[in-house]
Amino acid sequence: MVLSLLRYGLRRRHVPWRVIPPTPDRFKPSYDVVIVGGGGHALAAAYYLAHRHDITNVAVVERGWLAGGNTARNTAIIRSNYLTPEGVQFYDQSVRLWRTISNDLGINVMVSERGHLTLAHTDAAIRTMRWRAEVNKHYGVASEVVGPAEIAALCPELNLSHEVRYPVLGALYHPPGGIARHDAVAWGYAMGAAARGVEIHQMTEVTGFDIDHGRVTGVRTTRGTMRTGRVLQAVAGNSSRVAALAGFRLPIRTVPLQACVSEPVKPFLDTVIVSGSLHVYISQTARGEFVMGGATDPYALYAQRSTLEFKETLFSDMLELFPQLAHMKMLRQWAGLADMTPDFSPVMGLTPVENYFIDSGWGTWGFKATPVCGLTMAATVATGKPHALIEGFALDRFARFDQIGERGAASVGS
Ligand code: PYC
Repeated sequence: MVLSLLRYGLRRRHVPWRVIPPTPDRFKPSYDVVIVGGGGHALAAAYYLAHRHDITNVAVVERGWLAGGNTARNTAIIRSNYLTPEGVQFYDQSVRLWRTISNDLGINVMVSERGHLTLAHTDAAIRTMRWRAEVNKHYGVASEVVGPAEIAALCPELNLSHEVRYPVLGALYHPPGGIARHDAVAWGYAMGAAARGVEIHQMTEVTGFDIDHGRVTGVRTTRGTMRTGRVLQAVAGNSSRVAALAGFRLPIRTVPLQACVSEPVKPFLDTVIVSGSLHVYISQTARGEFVMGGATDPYALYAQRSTLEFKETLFSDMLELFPQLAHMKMLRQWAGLADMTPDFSPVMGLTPVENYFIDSGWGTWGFKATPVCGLTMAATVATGKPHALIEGFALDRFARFDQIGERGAASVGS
């Protein structure tokens, strides 16, 4: 990547920016796979279907524009320091894919593996972090509990004073944690999929499904019906609504998750800082902006509006950690829609409708999983069997009382 960037920079003539192909005027007579949703997960699945499984007669249908939903409405954090064996192994595979993604897709996704600190302000939090660190280490994921002296060395700007409501007692340090550029990953997957023949239909809303004897045969849209043998639903924030069109229910409650970004200031923060107790996560981009988020809104809602209450709460908490940011100005604020599951783990794999596959339940943890979701869902759709890494995330785990409790590893209070 470094060499190709250098070569590009030194060129006298620059190749024009490759854009995503325009939406085709008509549908083909039929598709092998229709992917509902045009965000990062959907586009990654389209890419891996074409790239790894040679399935290229694929259409992606998106009711708005590409990557305009939760892919554009997150805080771009990557990590794999989860609590359960299923979660750790799954997100670890994602971290591995993030490492090579820029080279694989030929676009600079600006992955910055800079270290991630989850702060503990209580003895109970320290205990959960020890637990997480042990599970992480067991599966080969770098993670350890550190004390205030190590935290000060890793992040000298962090306020470690005891003259605050919640003094920092320790932290879970996770060196592979970092950030990436959220829109570039979606463009990269979209371009890679389109180059292999995948059709991308924007401004095309799904209105229903044709189901014959329990098996999906078509996708009805505002531009007509698409015939298909297989459907993958990957519509973060709208999972229950789309599943209802296919005739089944999901154990999901949808709540807004707000975040914001500051004006650019001189770079000083080169780790990701998270405090579950204070409901703050914060990182600084290469441009110098602070990207920050807090807890989910405390009510179910499908609106993506911003509130004053969020800003007031987030800033009062954030200023305990970084009082020196008191005069920084905010540039933008936004909300995504978090599909929360009872156990804080995703719902992936088969559904009650034959050949209808699902990638959902991405709550507040979806962005970092983009590459591994694409990879595992593509394999699941291609073979008809859940990929080994997602077997535990099956929808029927709730009926089997076999949940995968990841609440203790969520960065976000809810
Ligand atoms: O799970 O790392 C996370 C996260 C960060 C912001 C929201 N969720």
